[in-house]
Amino acid sequence: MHLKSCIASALVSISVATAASLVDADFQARVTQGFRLIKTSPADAGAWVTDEDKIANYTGKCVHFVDITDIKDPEVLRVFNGQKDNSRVAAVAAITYPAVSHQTEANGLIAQLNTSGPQTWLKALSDFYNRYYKSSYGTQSATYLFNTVKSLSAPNPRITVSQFSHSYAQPSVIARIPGTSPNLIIVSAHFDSTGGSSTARGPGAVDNASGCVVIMEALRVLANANYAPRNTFEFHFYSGEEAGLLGSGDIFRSYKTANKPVLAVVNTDMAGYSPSGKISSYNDYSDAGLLAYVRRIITAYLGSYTTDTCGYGCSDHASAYSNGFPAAYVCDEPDKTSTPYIHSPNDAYSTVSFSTVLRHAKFTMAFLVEANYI
Ligand SMILES: *[C@@H]1O[C@H](CO)[C@@H](O)[C@H](O)[C@H]1NC(C)=O
Ligand SMILES: *[C@@H]1O[C@H](CO)[C@@H](O)[C@H](O)[C@H]1NC(C)=O
Ligand SMILES: CC(=O)N[C@H]1CO[C@H](CO)[C@@H](O)[C@@H]1O
Repeated sequence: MHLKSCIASALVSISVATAASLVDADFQARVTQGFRLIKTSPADAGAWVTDEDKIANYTGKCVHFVDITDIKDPEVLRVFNGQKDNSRVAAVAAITYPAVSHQTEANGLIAQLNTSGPQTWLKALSDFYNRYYKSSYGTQSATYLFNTVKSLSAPNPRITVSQFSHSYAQPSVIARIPGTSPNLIIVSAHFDSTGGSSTARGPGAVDNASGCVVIMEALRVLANANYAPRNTFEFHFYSGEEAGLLGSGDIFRSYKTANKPVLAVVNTDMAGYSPSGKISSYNDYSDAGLLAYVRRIITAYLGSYTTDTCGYGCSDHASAYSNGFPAAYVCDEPDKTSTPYIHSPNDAYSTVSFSTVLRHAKFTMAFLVEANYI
C-alpha cells in the first residue's frame, strides 16, 4: 500500500508464468540457487526473484507481494490465490465478539501509558543503520528488541519472552502473558525495515518501528500491573515482513500445525503519522466479526475511525488470515494520507508523532482488556 509515497510504482512484469507448476526437483534447484517465489496478486502465478530484486524492484517500489516459497499448505495457497478457504470459515464464525463493557478496568491501565518508553525504543530501533532481515544490523536489532522486551516484562516473572527462529538470521520475538485459558489473543507488529535495497540506510521509524513500540508500551503497563488475564495474551514482533511476510508466515504456519486456539489477531503496522488524528481500520484480509469488534472498541474508547483497503500482501495480518485465524489490521491513516516517507532513508525518528503512538497504545490496551472476556 502507500503507493503515493513511493517512487511511481512501476508495473513489474511477471517473468515466470508457470512458476507454480515446476516439478519438485526444479523448484528445489531454484531455491538452492538463491531464488524466491513471490506472488503480487491472486491471479499472479508467481515469479522467481533474488532477494535483492525483492527489495529493489518490489518493496522499494511499493509493489506488494507474498513470498510463497515455503508455503506448502494448499488451504493457505488457496487464500493467496483469491479463493475462500472453507475450512476456516466455520471455526472463525463460531467465535462471538461481545459488546464493549470493560471500560473501568481498561481505563485504569490506559492512564498508565505514556510515551517515554516509546521514544527511547523508537530512537534505538531507528538508529540501527537498517533492520533489513538479512543484514548484521537486522540481527542486532532483533537482539536489542528481545532484550528490551525481556526487561520491560521483568516485573511479572510469569511473562515469558522467546525468540522464534526462521531460515534466515533475524528471529521474531514473542512475549506471552499466560492466562487461565489457553485461548490466545494476539497483538502484533513487525520490526524489520528496509531503505529500498539491502544495503541502504533504512531507519523504518514509522514503518514499522512505531507499531512495535505501541505494543511494547501496552506490555510494559500490563507487566507492571501484574495483570493476570483469563485468556492468554501474546505480543508478536515479526522479522522479515518486508521480504514478503516471512516471519509471520512461519509463526502462523506453526500455530496452525499445533492447532492453537486463537481468538483474535490484531496487527498494527505504522502508528506514528496521522494528520486525521483517527485510527484507521482496514477492510481486507480481515474477518467481519473481529473487524466489527475492533471498530466498536475504537468508537467506545477513541471516537471515530477511518477505513481503507490494504491490498495484496500488505502486512502480517494476511499471514494470520490465510492460516485460518481471525485477523484484523489497524494503522494510523488511510493510504492516501499516510506518511510520504516509508521504505526510504527519510522514514526518520523526527517525523514520528508520539501523540499518534499514544493513541494506538490506548487502542491496544483497550482491545486486550476487552478481548480478555471473549
Ligand atoms: C529488477 O530491476 C532491474 C533494473 O530495473 C532489472 O534489470 C531486473 O531485471 C529486475 N528484476 C526483476 C526480477 O524484475
Ligand atoms: C512513563 O513510563 C516510564 C517507563 O517507560 C516510567 O518509568 C514512568 O514512571 C512513566 N511515567 C508516568 C508519569 O507514568
Ligand atoms: C517496510 C514495510 O513495507 N513495512 C510495512 C509497514 O506497514 C505497511 C502497512 O501499514 C506495509 O504496507 C509495509 O509493507
